[in-house]
Amino acid sequence: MNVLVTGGAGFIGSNFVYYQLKNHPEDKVIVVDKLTYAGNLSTLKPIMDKIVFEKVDICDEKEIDRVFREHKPDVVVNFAAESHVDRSIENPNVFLETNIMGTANMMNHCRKYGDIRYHQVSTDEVYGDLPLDRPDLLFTEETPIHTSSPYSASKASADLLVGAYLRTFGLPVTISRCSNNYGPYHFPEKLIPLMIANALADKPLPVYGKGENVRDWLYVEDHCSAIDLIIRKGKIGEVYNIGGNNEIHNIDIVKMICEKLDKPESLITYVTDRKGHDLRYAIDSSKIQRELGWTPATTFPEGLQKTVDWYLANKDWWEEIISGEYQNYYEKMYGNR
Ligand code: NAD
Ligand code: TDX
Repeated sequence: MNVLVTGGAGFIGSNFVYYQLKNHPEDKVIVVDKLTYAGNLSTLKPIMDKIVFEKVDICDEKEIDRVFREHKPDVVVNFAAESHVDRSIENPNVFLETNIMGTANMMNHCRKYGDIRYHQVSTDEVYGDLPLDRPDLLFTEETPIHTSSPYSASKASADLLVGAYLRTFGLPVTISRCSNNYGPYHFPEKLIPLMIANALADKPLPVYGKGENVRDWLYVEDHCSAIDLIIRKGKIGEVYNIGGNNEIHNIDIVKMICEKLDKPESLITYVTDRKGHDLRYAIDSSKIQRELGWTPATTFPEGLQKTVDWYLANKDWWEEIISGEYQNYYEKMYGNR
């Protein structure tokens, strides 16, 4: 099978590429990535001779057409996106372009080349948020779309388009909506790697608001195994929620990181809250467990330890990233916060 992975030089996409090579060595993997600030070719360096890499924007009609013609994918897995909520609050437009128009462009080519199977990697953020004081409430696949940030609105728009291509054109599509991932190759602008990098440098640990917001964390490899099952055994037209059953307050994660790195909690600094900050995400993933037999393999304590160990062992990877343009981003976002 020829598996075309967009966004394969980013965090989850690259983990998915490694997962494919390990678990389906007979398949051919084609990676399409624009290499934005979030894409890193160094992540794929050890396996460049085992994959096809195309530096292409998913919005580029001509180039995507060429990629389909040359590499004849049997399935397309669309990870490519602008993915950081804070950046979407600063500059929404690129989110609309990549996350919506890019999705349409990929599906148009799936149609053109013979109704190729298409999987959309979506997010639990399309459901909006849940109250902190109702632990009984979880997002199911039937929860209405109700978004908060330009990021989540762009992802929800893409999901609606995917549904439209199913209904109108009969394109064989699936959608997965996953909770917060963590693990190797996570870009240091996101909570867990940012806190690890800052703590190691004895820099302040910027917690938004009171740190009471809750996220459900899933080790990235478990997200990859779920998507792998969906593209091979999932039912066309279905949406699958993917979650870790690991609801944790942000502040507790930051304290765990301090403890693991033997750094004082006095580094924790409460800063101005994110605009429109979602309070709590919690996923009911019983459908994928029941229908496809998926279960997460990694508990949060194991996964966090593995992640911290990975960042300690791979300083070259992230120190290179935070040494460049990232410094300007950091100063802009956190300088006066
Ligand atoms: P990321 O920001 O780490 O990586 C995104 C990748 O897409 C980068 O390699 C980037 O270069 C590439 N890209 C961006 N714009 C592109 C374009 N126009 N054309 C081609 N490539 C482009 O993101 P991530 O955290 O790995 O997220 C991957 C997907 O999973 C996204 O669709 C995101 O919405 C979704 N998701 C993420 C999480 C999470 O916790 N990180 C959770 C649920 C869903
Ligand atoms: O410096 C910080 N301080 C802080 O308190 C950062 C970067 C984040 N936070 C908070 C905001 C959130 O409540 O931590 C929580 C997690 O933040 P992010 O890592 O930015 O993730 P989140 O906004 O929850 O979105 C992530 O999960 C869903 C991904 O970035 C999305 O792509 C995915 O769809």
